[in-house]
Amino acid sequence: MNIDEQIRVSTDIDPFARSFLTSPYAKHAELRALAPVVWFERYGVWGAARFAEVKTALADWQTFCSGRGVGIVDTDKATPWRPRSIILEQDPPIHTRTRTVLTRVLSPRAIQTLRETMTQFAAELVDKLVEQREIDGVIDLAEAFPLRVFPDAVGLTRENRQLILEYSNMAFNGYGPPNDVFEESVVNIDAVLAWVTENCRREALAPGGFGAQIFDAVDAGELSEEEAQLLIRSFLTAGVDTTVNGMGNSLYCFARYPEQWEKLRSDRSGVRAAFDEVVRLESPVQTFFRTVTKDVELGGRPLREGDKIILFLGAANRDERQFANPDVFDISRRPTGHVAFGHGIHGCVGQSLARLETEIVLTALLDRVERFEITGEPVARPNNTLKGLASLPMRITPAH
Ligand code: QZP
Repeated sequence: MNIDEQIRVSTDIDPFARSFLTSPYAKHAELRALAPVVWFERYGVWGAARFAEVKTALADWQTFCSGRGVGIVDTDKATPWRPRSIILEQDPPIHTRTRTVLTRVLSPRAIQTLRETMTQFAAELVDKLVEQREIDGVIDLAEAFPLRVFPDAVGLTRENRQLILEYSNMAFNGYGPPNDVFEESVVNIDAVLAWVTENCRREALAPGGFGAQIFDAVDAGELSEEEAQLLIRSFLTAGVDTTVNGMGNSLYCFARYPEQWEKLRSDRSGVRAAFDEVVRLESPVQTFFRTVTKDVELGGRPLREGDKIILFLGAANRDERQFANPDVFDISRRPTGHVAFGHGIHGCVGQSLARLETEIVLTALLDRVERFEITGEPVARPNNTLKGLASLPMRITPAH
């Protein structure tokens, strides 16, 4: 037995089992308790579920690289299901070039130009839902809002936009193993890919939007036409479903903790911190992988060049070593340093927009809703990467 095996802590837990994906938190606690870094026998990969090791790995892109894919497959050794993203799944210097373009297009200042239109749509939508009283928080609000405002901002057609959610569901499943959760999500793949390919083209995008601005970067010599199309694909993959889950999880938290809604209604200045607390407690992006580029120690465990490691963002965000009473939803805590948007050079480039969208929707609700009640069993949507609901039946009590 070599030294690695002597101190290797293994588990047969399957982090991609349907039950884990829909109810991960007890398993997260087990994983955090086992060791700083655990060997997942079933997949032959390492995993980190504690805050410290997750953050260390995210911060060190030279050692924990993204250029060999952020899914379970080492894309140097096998062809991935979907051609690698040219921002998410690249390392510097290639990553730097595409990141620079997206940082500019999605800058806080650029995002602010959308505020008025989004505020108006939020008011219309929430007015309608308050009148309706009985709603599905996920379908009627958490999906409806981002599915309108983000593709509008990109300049995409309004036809068949729900296919964006089908596409991202496949893509996020694709970072995990080819299990039945993945297989069930790709049944309509031909129609979905046809829509995506068609709508990533320059000619498909309305002038002035984020999409057109990406193609402006082609004209300025910053990107090739193919690279621009792949960045539009990144918008489609990362720009809607993540926000849908963040918004759905917000409603789910406030419906379960009505006193927190009351607290926020009495002090609106807490909206931003409240959203941070939602994504800490119910992180829309639960996991992704890195590939180890050289022999290194993490949490005292020796890792080898070529090893894959799964980073449990959602577990790190509930680590009792970092957050007091981590399983409690408390909008007054300062959830500083959560890793729900990642950390380091790949930290979420769209987070200003995700935050603005959610703050606008929550503010529209704060103006109009006294409380939410859950009126039926919430339905989980299993996904190999994302955590969120497919359905959240609720009743709205209007504010007067
Ligand atoms: C997904 C892409 C949380 C991340 C995994 C979200 C994400 C970011 C980028 C892309 C996809 O570039 O395709």
